Amino acid sequence: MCAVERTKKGNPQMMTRIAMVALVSVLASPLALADDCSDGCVLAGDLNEDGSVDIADHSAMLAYLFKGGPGCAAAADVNGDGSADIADYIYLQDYLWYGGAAPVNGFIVGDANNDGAVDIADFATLGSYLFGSGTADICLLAADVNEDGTVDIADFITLENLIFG
Ligand SMILES: [Ca+2]
Ligand SMILES: [Ca+2]
Ligand SMILES: [Ca+2]
Repeated sequence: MCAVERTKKGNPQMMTRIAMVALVSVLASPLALADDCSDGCVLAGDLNEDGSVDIADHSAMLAYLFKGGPGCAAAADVNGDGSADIADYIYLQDYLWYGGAAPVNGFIVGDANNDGAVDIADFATLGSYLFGSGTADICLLAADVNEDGTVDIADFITLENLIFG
């Protein structure tokens, strides 16, 4: 019979994690959302603003929380509770390494004009961007309605279906 041997030290990975969280909890303090990204049109978790959320952003999150930047509070607020703090650091860590929930974006998909609602005004904004001068004040992340990484006519059609049914 093969008995399962238990280690007296517990899970080393978990112990390291707890120690890290304890250390950071002591050092970090909440930061208000009051920088140039406060409109929320930013990819949550993408602290280094390279278009993806990965391990480099985890390092950038630490730099943001302890040194005040570079970065953006709306990008750092990955749990979407309105402030950038240690809870976001833990949330991002859970997402990157432990299969936790994805960062919560501040913008609404389809809300191209970033006014908090998805309606005909967004259809007009996206239309103006795609077919007009191209200089419309638009939140491209929100305008990527089909979430394929580009803003084009496919998003226009998807948004049309979303708004008009
Ligand atoms: Ca990034
Ligand atoms: Ca937060
Ligand atoms: Ca809108």
